[in-house]
Amino acid sequence: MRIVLASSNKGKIKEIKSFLKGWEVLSFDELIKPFEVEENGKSFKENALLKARAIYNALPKKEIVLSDDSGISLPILNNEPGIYSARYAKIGANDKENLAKLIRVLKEKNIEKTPAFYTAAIGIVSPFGEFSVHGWMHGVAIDEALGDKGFGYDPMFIPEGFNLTLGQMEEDEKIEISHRTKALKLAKILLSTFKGSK
Ligand code: ITT
Repeated sequence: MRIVLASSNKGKIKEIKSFLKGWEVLSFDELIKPFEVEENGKSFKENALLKARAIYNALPKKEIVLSDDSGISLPILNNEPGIYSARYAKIGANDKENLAKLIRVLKEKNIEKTPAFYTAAIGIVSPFGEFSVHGWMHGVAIDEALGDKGFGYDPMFIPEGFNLTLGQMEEDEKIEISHRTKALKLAKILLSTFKGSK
């Protein structure tokens, strides 16, 4: 039983593959020509299911498709960038531009440090039905980028109970505590129920 990832984000793919060690996991662009899915949902869950459904329908045969829609939210900014995390600086922005924009917004408001959280919604579209699960990681966002590990907003995010940013922490330390891992732990329980089914 293999799992097809409906993602083009290398950072996510790396983390999901390392978490689902022991499962056959491949990304959709190893099977079909990559294409963009319009993420016009109003929540992480809606966008995750939109992505998984689009890839499920595009694959030559019906198989288990897993997507991730995620982002960082700062309560002081009314939970922005939230579902717009990937296009915070502009449509088509890269990780560096989005990170720089959030740092700039904090600096403009003279905020050195403020509570923040990551959300991950995992969508699963499969011959067994459609499902979604969530995970969260709380911490603080700071007005500078420290370290070059992880991806996205990791260099400006210090998880609760730590003194370093995710950009300064090893990948396996992040995987132990991340929003994505928390959601994937639930997804794994669900995926196990598919085993042995036809
Ligand atoms: P796919 O839709 O192809 O999976 P994407 O990058 O467009 O890739 P999203 O729409 O879910 O994915 O946007 C998520 C953004 O949120 C991503 O670009 C990162 O900037 C940020 N993000 C999500 N999880 C993160 C993490 O674990 N660490 C750092 N940044 C993260």
